[in-house]
Amino acid sequence: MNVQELKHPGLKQWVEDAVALMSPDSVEVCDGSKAEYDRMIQITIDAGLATPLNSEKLPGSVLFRSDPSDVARVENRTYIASEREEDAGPTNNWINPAELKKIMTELYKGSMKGRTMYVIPFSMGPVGSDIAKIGVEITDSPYVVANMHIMTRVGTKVLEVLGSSGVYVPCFHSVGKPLGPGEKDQGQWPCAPLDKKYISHFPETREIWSYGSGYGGNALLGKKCLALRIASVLARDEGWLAEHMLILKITNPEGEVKYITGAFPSACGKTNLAMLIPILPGWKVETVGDDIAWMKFGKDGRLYAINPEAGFFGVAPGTNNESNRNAMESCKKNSIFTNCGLTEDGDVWWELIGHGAPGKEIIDWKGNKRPAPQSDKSPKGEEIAHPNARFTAPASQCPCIAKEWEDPAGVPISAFLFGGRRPKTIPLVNQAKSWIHGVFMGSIVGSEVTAAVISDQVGQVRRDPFAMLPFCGYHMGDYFKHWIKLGQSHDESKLPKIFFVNWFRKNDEGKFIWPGYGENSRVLAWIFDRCSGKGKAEETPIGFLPTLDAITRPQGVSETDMQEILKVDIDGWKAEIADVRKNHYPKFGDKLPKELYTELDAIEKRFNA
Ligand code: O2Y
Ligand code: MN
Repeated sequence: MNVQELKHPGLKQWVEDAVALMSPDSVEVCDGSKAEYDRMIQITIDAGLATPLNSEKLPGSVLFRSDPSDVARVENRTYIASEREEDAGPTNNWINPAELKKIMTELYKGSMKGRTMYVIPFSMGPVGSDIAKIGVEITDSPYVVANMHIMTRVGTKVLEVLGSSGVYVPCFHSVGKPLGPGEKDQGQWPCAPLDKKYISHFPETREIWSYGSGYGGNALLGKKCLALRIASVLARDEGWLAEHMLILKITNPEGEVKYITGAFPSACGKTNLAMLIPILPGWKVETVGDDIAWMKFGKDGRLYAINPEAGFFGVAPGTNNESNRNAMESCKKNSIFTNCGLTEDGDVWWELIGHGAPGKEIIDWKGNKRPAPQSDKSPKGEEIAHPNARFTAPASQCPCIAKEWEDPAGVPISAFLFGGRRPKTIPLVNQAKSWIHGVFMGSIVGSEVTAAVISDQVGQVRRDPFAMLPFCGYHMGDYFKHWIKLGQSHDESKLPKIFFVNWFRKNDEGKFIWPGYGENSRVLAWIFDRCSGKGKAEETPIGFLPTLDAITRPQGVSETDMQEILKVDIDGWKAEIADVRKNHYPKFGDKLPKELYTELDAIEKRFNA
């Protein structure tokens, strides 16, 4: 389709203005067809950016290598440009929107010369669902078009729902590397230098402008930019929730079904939990979503969740048949790999894939030939795959995808989980006493910084309230208020019950006490039962803890270990409370809701009683 055929006058004008500004050689409106996807892939192969993979091992799949400066989300170049700085809050980068638009307009001038502009109409959520939202991304990257085909619903069907006057979130994206006459990418991943990259959000006008990066969350604008940063603002204004949460369907041996969502900071195994294979006989766990949940109230007063995405953008290193067999199966065909190693037989490889690489040599993520590794481990800094290497795979290919994952009405949620990597203090599982107590627990979520990220904070707990710190499009203090208000304005008995989980407790030797992965189903079963008014528990100052016999013990976990991970660590909690009071809550200034200080005082009092 060409631009003249667009039936929405506002959209047509917006595209024409973008064409005048960015000066592409040609413009295409994406139809979302398989032929279009194949053409995008062929364009990237011809430009030397993609390598087709072994068609017997990974049919329909390709490998990309990005520029070493463009390998992950860039938080220090991500902006929330609200009119007032105080509306972005202390945890977001803020620039005045007019000033930022002036800077970026200069960058966008002629930025698509020598390239094609693709106009991608996309739906976050099943097309036409009441909970779904439409976006239109303009991009000069065929890599982005192909990834958007997998991660969202793209094309003509979206334009039909949009009609001539529908609302959409306009999203600009340019890799920021115009081509001169006759110039080609010739295998060089196009992007701009770090100080020219901008991932910008304009919450009041619901716009996204991204420049200079072609990678992941910086460029696939439906994901973190629309589905979390802009959607969190829409959710606040419209009375719903846009959360960094997985969605699980759990079926017990009696055939009863419950759906739960869970928020975990990065590097806590969220995708693994979303695709967990339970070890408990008779229990079934299926995936509705692995990263984002949009939840609205139904007429019955319950919260219904949809997964706004259509695919997985999963971290490859560490994914193997033991840690996540379902993810391995999901990316066996029709997938895009980015920054993985390439074996001699045209397969992908990454650290902790579960085996060494075949043959004599392997090509690493930078395109260098290296000796094929015998084991699946590499010294830090010498990895074959980049630690943030990714697979993009259609959710429909996941063996444990729930049949209702695309239900436009969403699934009714019984429980929220909050968790993080906490080697000490936080027990294996703990149920909040009330909605407000649960909001308090969400507000203090923290996770130990692991060696997977380059940071001088390794080993320290970094607070990441509701796992939303990098993704909330407004002041986090107001975000806490939004959660509190939802509780006050709805029947609490119909709201999801809130649980805190911690799979990462360590003993004094620094070894994990709890085995995690499929064994986590023991904890999910207790949570399931608690939501049915069953499951044995004891009330403590921090919430309801399972009794020692309420959760069956995995092999290798002694009764003493179990006591350790299910007890209230009084000194640890006193230190936790002191840290929240001194270092965490003051960050949010006057906007920290008084109800959370009341909860903090109450828990402290319970310890001193
Ligand atoms: O590095 C990126 O661009 C992707 S980050 C990401 C991707 C999928 C799911 N979650 C995340 C995240 O950072 O939370
Ligand atoms: Mn995420």
